[in-house]
Amino acid sequence: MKNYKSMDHFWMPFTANRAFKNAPRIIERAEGMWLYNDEGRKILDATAGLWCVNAGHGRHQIADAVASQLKTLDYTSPFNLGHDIGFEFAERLVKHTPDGLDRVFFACSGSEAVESALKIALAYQNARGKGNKYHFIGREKGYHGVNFGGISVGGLPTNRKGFGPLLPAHHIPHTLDVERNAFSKGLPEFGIEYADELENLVQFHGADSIAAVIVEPVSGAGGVIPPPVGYLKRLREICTRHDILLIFDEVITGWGRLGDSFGATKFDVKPDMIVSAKGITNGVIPLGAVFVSTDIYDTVMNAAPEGQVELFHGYTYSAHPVACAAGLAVLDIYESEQLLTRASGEIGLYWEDALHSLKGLPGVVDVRNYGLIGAVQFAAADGSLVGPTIMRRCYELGMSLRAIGDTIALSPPLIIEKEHIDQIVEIFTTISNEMF
Ligand code: PXG
Repeated sequence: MKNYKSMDHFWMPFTANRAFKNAPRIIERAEGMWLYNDEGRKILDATAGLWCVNAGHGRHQIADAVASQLKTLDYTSPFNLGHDIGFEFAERLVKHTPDGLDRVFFACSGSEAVESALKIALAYQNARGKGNKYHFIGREKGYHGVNFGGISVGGLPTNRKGFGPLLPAHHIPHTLDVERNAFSKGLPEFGIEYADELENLVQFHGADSIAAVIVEPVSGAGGVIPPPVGYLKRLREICTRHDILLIFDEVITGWGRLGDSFGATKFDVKPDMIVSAKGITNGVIPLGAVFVSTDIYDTVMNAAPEGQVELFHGYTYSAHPVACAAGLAVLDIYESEQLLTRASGEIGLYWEDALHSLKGLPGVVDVRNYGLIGAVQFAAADGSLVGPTIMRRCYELGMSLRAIGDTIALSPPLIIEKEHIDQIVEIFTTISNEMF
């Protein structure tokens, strides 16, 4: 490790700062599936960074596109001025979205894209004279970033507690049901009825008060929870019946993670908006986006007097030219290497079988998977929290991943090969035999 005078100045996000600074884990470079730390050790990146480096690390094609963009047009205002690359990127992106979700609002992160989607939902309801529809419905264990709207609809108590009254939001139950669904391969069989809780909430609060429902098609940061068979379709039906918008937060599930461009396309359920970030630029330049239906766009446009700003919302860095350049190069890679559907093929099956081979190991109480996403849930006999220890031990054994409580989350780059999957299984097997 370099000899820092002090690590005090960088307040690290979502990190136990004091513990980290006593025992830092420093990464110096990354390539393909691998991170290289300051001791020169090679570490398998089993979570594609934070669920974002879908095409793998160190792609020169992206670096070249970014460098060239910086030399051509480094920045210009996105308010009242335009640049070709913003329009080009939006046009290319919507080739991958469900039909009709073809308008793009750009933000700089998943959190900002969530806020944008929530505000667009409110603007839409106002534009059609339904300004009383301003409540949101999220889901327990949902993660929608860390800004105020996102934590209001989010369902992770630690992220909400202590941050004040928040926005008016209600929550449907999460669908994690280990008792009935443990070791389900792909979508769990039981739990479609959890969607009916949406009907109950709507009846209770009144459809005329609710703007939108927001869910992740597969809950990610809440513990990797694939939806029960039929569940998302039922949510869609209930929203349509009650004239409520449905927003899919696909910050994690977009861009090939589930074996198609989006969860919406994979599960054939069309929301009114899709929130995207992370893999949209392979994680290398910050960018978020909201894909919006033509109807929502037209309604908001038509409600404003001709020549006036229609939506009082936007960021200095919306459609940043350098981020768009990175994104276009990423789309080239996704398309030419057919990465967006790779998880639906042989490698996805190998992933599923490999993860489920962990069933029966000491301490393993559930395995969940879909596409190239996975979770191994552990439980200690005495009920103590083991996730963080497993995460640290994995790092010592050469693998980086995320612990969410006692669930270990996996979301490798989509370029993963069988030998990497074998290594993941081997490390889990070692740890399970060591610790339980
Ligand atoms: N929505 C979803 C579904 C996410 O997973 C965000 C929004 C916010 O994105 P930004 O770019 O603002 O971070 C996310 C982000 C974890 C973890 O627990 C997950 C995320 C971020 C950090 C950690 O593994 N997801």
